[in-house]
Formats: sequence, structure tokens, C-alpha cells
Amino acid sequence: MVQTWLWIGVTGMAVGAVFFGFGAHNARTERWKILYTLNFFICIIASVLYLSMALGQGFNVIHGRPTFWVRYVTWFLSTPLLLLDLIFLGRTSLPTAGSLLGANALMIATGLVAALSPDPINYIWYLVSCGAFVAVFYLLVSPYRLEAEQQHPRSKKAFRKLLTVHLVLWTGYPIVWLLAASGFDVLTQGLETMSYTLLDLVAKVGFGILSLNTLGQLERAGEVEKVLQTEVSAR
Ligand code: RET
Repeated sequence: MVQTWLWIGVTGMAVGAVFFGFGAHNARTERWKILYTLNFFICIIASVLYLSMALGQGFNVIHGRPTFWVRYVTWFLSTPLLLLDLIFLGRTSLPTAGSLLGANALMIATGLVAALSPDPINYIWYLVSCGAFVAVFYLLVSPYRLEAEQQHPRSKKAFRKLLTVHLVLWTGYPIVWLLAASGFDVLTQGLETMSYTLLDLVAKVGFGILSLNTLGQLERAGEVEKVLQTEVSAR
């Protein structure tokens, strides 16, 4: 079961990468190219890291717990790119963007430390990581959302949907972590792998498609052109 889900991860992410890669190549404007390219790299990074797991690499038994520590490497690389999708669409200010990326890096790094720590110290690091997650959550629902809505007053609904999907999916990760061998160990390894693979596929491929829809919505609402004009007249 573990192997099957890992190979589903390799293929699903590769299909996503091909889709976004062609999209980037054929993109009509620079905006679409940027978004397709970000999503392409998110998927290709995930695909090769799933390949390493499917080949039995990036895995060790640590303090008696079977641990795919390479997941944290993928997340360290892919989550900032996912946040860049949001930052790009929302035209987020540099201070907010920097804080989001900083809190996110802290969350993944301390999550890795949690996975490598013996019981019960792992829970201390888990809580530290959750603290950083709360910061990411707060930055998204407050400053990020306010800035995005201010820049795109006609597309508030689109941003709410994008953020809700994002936050619900991201909240799934600490829950799976706690239930898996890294925490209370109530999930079998097969179920753990299945849960992470499904979350990863939806959070990367699914969310990538949703981000493209959001850009389409911003264009239809005439808010991207407006922004472009402002940019041109500001020069
Ligand atoms: C960990 C464990 C420690 C506590 C927290 C975690 C959060 C992880 C998250 C990962 C998101 C990954 C994504 C990957 C691919 O697209 C490290 C599991 C809070 C939120 C979105």
C-alpha cells in the first residue's frame, strides 16, 4: 500500500508538471507564464521527491519511528512556491510576503526537528512548528487578505475561496502528523502515506488549477488590466 501510494504521487505530480509546463510554454501573457511556471516547479519538485521515496530513499527508522524525512525537504522547497502563487495573485506587499515566507520556513524546519526528536521532545518541537503555522494562518487571513481585497475590490469572493481551500488543506498536514507514527501512531504506515499523497496532490495540482482560475477571474473582473495600466502610468 505504501509503495502504491508513493507511485501514485510520482505519476500524479508528473502529470501536473506536464500540464503546467505546457501551459507555461504556451502562455498568452507574462502573468499566465509566471503562474504556470510556479505551478510547474511545485509539481516537478514533488514528483522527483516522491520518486526518491518510491525508490526507498529519504527514509530511516528514527527513534523507533519509520520516518520519510525527505518529505520535509520537499515541503521546504514547495511551500514557499505555493505561497508565491498567493503573493503573486494578491499583489502582496514585501513586508507581508517576507513574513509569510519566514514563518513558513520556520514551520517546516521545526517540523523536521520534531520528526527527528525522541518522544516526548518531539511534541515540544511540534508545538513550536504549530506556533509558526498559526503565524502563517494569521498573516493570510488578516494582512494578506486585506491587501488582496484592497488591490482587487471586485474579486473578494475569489480570494476568499482561494484562501479557504489553502487553509483547510494546510491544516490537514499537522493533523496527519499527529495521528501518524510521528505522533500518536494511530494511523498505519499505508494510511499515513495515502493521507499525505492525497493532501499533496490536492494542495499542489488542485490548488495550482484553482490559482489559474483565480487569475482568469481577476482578468474577467477587469482588475488585472487596471493594475497593468497603473504600472505603466507609474513609470
Ligand atoms: C508539520 C508538523 C509540525 C506541525 C506543523 C506541520 C505543518 C506542515 C504543513 C505542510 C504543508 C505542506 C504542503 C505541501 C505541499 O504542497 C511540519 C507537518 C504545523 C502545513 C502544503
